[in-house]
Amino acid sequence: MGGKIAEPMNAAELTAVAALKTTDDFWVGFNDILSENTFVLTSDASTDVTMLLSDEMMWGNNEPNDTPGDADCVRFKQSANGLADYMCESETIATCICEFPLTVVFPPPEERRRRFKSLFYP
Ligand SMILES: [Ca+2]
Ligand SMILES: [Ca+2]
Repeated sequence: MGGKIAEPMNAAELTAVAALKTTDDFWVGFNDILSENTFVLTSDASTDVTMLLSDEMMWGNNEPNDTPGDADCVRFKQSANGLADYMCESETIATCICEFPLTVVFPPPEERRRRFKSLFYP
């Protein structure tokens, strides 16, 4: 189905995603595994989102701080109402939200004509 871990690209998207999961913390698709303090997309390590995350003020207070431990993955932290870096291998915080491409399927033209006609000329 082409889904991937959610990569909210601005504060509005982050708020919308967080509204889906109001009690638990959850992972999002950013990490600085390859280079400390350079955050990239999990789906595309060549896309640097470091500035975007800072400009949009999506981080929680005092984040990212590479703590606790070697914190190279990113989760939404409910208590901070923002993003926080955390150890990728942590198993205590395991939920994540996935996103899927939105595909709108229109019926073929003859079917649209038929439906239109039946609406106005029953
Ligand atoms: Ca880090
Ligand atoms: Ca942290």
